[in-house]
Amino acid sequence: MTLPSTFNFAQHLLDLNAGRSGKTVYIDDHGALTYGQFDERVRRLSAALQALGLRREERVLLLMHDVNHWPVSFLGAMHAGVVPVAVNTLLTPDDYAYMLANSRAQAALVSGALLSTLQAAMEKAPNELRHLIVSHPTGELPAGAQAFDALLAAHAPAVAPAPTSPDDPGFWLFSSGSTGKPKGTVHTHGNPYWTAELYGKPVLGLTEDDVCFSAAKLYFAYGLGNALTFPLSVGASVVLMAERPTPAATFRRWQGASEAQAGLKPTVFFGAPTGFAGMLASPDLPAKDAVALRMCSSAGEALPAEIGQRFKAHFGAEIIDGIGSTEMLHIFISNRPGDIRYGTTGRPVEGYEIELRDEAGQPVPVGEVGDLYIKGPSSALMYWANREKSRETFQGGWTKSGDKYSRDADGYYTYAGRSDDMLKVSGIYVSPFEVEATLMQHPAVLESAVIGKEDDEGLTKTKAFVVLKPGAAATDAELKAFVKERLAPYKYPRFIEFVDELPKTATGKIQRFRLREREKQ
Ligand code: 3SK
Repeated sequence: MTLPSTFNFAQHLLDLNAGRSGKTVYIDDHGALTYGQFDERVRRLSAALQALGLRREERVLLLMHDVNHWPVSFLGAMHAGVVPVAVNTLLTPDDYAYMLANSRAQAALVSGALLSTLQAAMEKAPNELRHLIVSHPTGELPAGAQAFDALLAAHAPAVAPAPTSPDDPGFWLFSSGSTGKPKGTVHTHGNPYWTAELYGKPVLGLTEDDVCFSAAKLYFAYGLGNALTFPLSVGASVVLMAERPTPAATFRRWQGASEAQAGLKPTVFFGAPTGFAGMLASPDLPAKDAVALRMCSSAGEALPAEIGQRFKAHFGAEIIDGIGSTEMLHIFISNRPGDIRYGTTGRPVEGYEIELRDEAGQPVPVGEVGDLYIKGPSSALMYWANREKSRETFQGGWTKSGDKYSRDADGYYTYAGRSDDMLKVSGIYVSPFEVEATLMQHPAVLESAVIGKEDDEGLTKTKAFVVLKPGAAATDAELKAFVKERLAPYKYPRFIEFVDELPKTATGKIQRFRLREREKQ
């Protein structure tokens, strides 16, 4: 399969859905949008950006909550050949100041509720912003800013898209490492097409009858596929949620209870392990018959087997666990509906090659842990203006993920932790994830994080930080014995500390490095 030499991803999605003009594409807390209205708005925004003087390949910052304006902005910019830089809405003015400078964004599409944060960022460092376009303003607009809806109303829809090529820069996402500044990850117009063709359609089997709902926000690579690329590639509908994905907020949408949903219930939910664990522990977990879920997807970190099994037992719906990355844009190893090995991440997605390499760069034998490398057509072009990190990550056709994995004789891959989180105890690798997953099988444990801690002799031992379920109790000795019974004895945590919560990234990934820092103090 190859793409034509002229390919604009936004126009590609509009063309695919040209026959669905009366069908709902997006529902947010403000209302619903049909495919026909969506098509028109994308093209109006494309025309508006061009009229504002934005030129092909210039960047626009997209700092917006998950509302219908987000996909209109993203695709409207791409339609014009302008490059949206989609950013996390939970960051600080310092972060946005860096992103503005790094991307040299010429305009910003921003939620009214986030405008003051962006303005604070603009005061912190020189930037090149010439236009502020405000979605759902919360008050009077500052001089020079324009309301999103008014801007659209003032421009007739663009007739034709920018004649981009599949390899032209399409959009950026920021990839956050455990250290250093976030890296502007440059994706092409062709990359999202490949994630839909290789994963969204064949692995998840999404169809136009599906209603997709993602707890992961659109500015994450995972959320972008879940709530834009995949559903629009098959003509499905999407429920968007601006608020935090708490169990209560999620359950409301599952039950079609937000006003704009008018009873429309999601059939496919995209979440992360921490979210699934929290929901299963909630006293408000809806009954199976109250929801219409046929399948769930999980990514972000490996899904403990126990969570998948409990979810299936309650809802009858499988959780399809997979791993992707911002750099590869979406999932490249995954379980399959009807072919799940809980506790593993599944098998490579067809169209991607996977290698596990040792420290010398040689393939590791079956059963041994190695560094994960991926080759496939959705790999980012580079990290913007960061040759050193680009070279470390994008090696020829291969992308280094920074994760450790093992593969069994049947070809199933099992997560063994981040490269920088792995522990060597008595000279043997211990995966913090394996110990955490085992602790989470204990009925009193909600979640845990395991790090290395030096003992009195300066030798690395494992330490577990444990969050108990509300009202549950467990002792240090009981949990140690529980792990010893289930894993090789050297793996049990020598130290256990009970805590109220674990430090996490905005995506819900546990920040073990923060716990390590705390231990050193
Ligand atoms: O965290 C993941 O596994 C993931 C999945 C899809 C896209 C992006 C990411 C980081």
